[in-house]
Amino acid sequence: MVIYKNKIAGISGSAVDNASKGIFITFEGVDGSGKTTQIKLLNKFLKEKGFNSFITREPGGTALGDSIRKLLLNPENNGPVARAEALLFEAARAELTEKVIRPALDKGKIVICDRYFDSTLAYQGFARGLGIDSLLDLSLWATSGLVPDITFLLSLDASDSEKRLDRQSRKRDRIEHEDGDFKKKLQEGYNELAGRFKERIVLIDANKEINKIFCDIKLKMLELLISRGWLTQ
Ligand code: T5A
Repeated sequence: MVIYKNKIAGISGSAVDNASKGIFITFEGVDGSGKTTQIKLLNKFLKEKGFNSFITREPGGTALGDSIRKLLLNPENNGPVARAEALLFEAARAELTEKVIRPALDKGKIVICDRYFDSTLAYQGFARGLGIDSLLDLSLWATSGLVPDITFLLSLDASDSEKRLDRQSRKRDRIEHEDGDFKKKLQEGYNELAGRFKERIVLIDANKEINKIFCDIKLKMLELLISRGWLTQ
């Protein structure tokens, strides 16, 4: 597993197996940090440029993944123990990676995924206290080593996340009901990941206006497309 970690730290934004023709983009952040909003803007922008991109999400994106999502996020359900929770997220991820993400990348598509294994590292590894290293190993096993090319981490304080969740008309899911301590730990966990995987994770200030945030994301995305030879300067 040390090999995996060295590779992740060292290869600067490429999949560990690095065999695919496509580009794998993930979005991360605390609940309500604006991932969905930015993902839609990015997908529209990429399509307007003529790229074959699509959006998927975790947990979800497959029949099994959607069932696991319902099981894990339903506020009526009693929460599973932390290890069971982590394994269920990994099961949904294994299914999504093998059935949807890898085949699309192999066809040269751009896959934009709303959350991926950094969520497990921050939520279950850091905030639930299971440990980042063991869950990184498990995530790499579940995905056969598929690491995003780039991860946009939308950084938002726990108190601002709470305010946004309160303003939403929909009911909170089970994990969004967690207390303030859990949410503070989450942002700390994400900060640790941003420090550890500097080559892959782009930290974005999610407190700015929606369009300003998108400008930051677009700039990084253009850099990546140019560096891959998908666009010329
Ligand atoms: N989970 C997931 C784990 O614990 N482990 C795992 O391994 C995985 C994969 C998934 C839950 O499961 C957990 C994490 C989550 O708790 P989810 O559907 O991803 O659930 O949940 P959320 O992240 O909570 O998704 P949301 O849709 O609620 O949040 P988004 O997508 O981050 O934010 P968005 O774009 O919907 O915006 C939220 C609100 O803020 C406004 C929007 O209009 C909206 O009302 N907004 C802004 N307001 C002001 N300024 C801005 N810049 C704004 N941008 C958006």
